[in-house]
Amino acid sequence: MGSLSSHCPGCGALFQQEFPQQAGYLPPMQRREEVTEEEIKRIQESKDPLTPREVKILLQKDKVIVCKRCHSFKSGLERSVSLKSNRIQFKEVKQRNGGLIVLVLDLVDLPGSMIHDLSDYVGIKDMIVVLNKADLMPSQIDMSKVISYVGSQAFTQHALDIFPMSAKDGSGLSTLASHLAKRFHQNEDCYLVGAASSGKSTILNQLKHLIGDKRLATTSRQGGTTVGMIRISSKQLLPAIRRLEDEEASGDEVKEIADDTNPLAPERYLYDTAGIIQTHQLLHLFGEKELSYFSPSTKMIVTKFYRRQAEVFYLGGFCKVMLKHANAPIQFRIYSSNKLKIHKGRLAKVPYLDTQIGINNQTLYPPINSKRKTAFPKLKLAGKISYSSNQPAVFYVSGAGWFTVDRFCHFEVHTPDGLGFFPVYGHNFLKSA
Ligand SMILES: Nc1nc2c(ncn2[C@@H]2O[C@H](COP(=O)(O)OP(=O)(O)O)[C@@H](O)[C@H]2O)c(=O)[nH]1
Ligand SMILES: [Mg+2]
Repeated sequence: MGSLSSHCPGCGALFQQEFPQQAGYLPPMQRREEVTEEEIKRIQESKDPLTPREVKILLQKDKVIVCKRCHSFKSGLERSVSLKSNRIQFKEVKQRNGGLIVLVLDLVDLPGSMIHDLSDYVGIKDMIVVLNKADLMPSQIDMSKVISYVGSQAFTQHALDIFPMSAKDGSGLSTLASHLAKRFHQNEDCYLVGAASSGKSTILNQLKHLIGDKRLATTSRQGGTTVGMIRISSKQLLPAIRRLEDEEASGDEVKEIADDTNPLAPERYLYDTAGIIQTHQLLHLFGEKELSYFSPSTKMIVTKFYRRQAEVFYLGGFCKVMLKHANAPIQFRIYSSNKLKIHKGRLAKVPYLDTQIGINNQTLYPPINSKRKTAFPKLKLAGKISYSSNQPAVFYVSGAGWFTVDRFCHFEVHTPDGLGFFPVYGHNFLKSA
């Protein structure tokens, strides 16, 4: 992959000085001399008085410089998202033999973050699947049922392991770490791969914390944050993974771990990659502030209510569910962020309610205001569902969560441009009573 020293540690883009609006731009003031570790060591150990240049190098040594766009993401200013096709970045990965794909799926947007044509991007490789954002899952969810659903998909049929993780609280990190260590020992590289916003860079940052690297990758609810490949070396990761394993070995059951870190072993890398753009994911339609109105950031909650025939409800201002036929009141259970506003009405009121989408009184958010609304894709039919209670079903609304119904009914779902609605039949993912 060549040297990455001239790449932004936040997003992996090549540093550049021509295009202020593009990834990698470094204003002239921020530019600094590339200095090797050996040179820094020489300056630190030098007994001679320091030159002005050497003083500058020492002062800048620990300051992490990121590009203008990453700086804006960090300060919440960045809005624009590039949906440029990124298949090209995987060309080299695909051509290489061996290596481990760490496919990161987002539990909140599970069907939306699945990459059914993964092998077109990365070729046929060993793979493990990380079900990330486990910390957000409501307590009613039985994770073993989610794992078996993911394992039943064609693109995961050869997965060596499927396990939950939270890049936020670190749970599952040791399972991931031991898979990585095993691969590094086999002299192979590992690649974090997944849809935009599934949490790849946040996972990378957990590992960076382990090795004490402050040059964190930029993360954001919006897609398209990571642009190029960002990597961590096996030479740094393996000792850190060993420490983690040592810490996890319980006090009363003493576990002997042989020191198999071979200083002469070739250096291998874990790469963070740019998200694979799935255009059906709703997150690409929203800005950071809009996402904050429905993208869960704390444990999801369940909201239960009944709707009768000819009634309707809206999830925020972007998903409309119309109950066309029901013999009795239907219980809807919505699994979502506690911030998602739910509006109920009657079918006859739909033309009026539709005009309320995107208004500024915090009822039918997002899109966030009437001006945005004019540029926003219109709500279109995304699914006509005829539900019969003889098999369970979960209805996902990409990035917002999912809902269930409890008995026979017909309903219609409308989303922006008809995108991001995924019925999953044969599952309810709930713990058995
Ligand atoms: N609650 C929670 N949020 C997460 C987790 N992992 C990532 N996120 C958030 O999800 C968003 C996307 O993460 P990022 O790492 O940028 O995704 P990437 O596009 O796959 O690199 C950010 O707002 C993260 O803070 C997790 O395990 N739990
Ligand atoms: Mg990223």
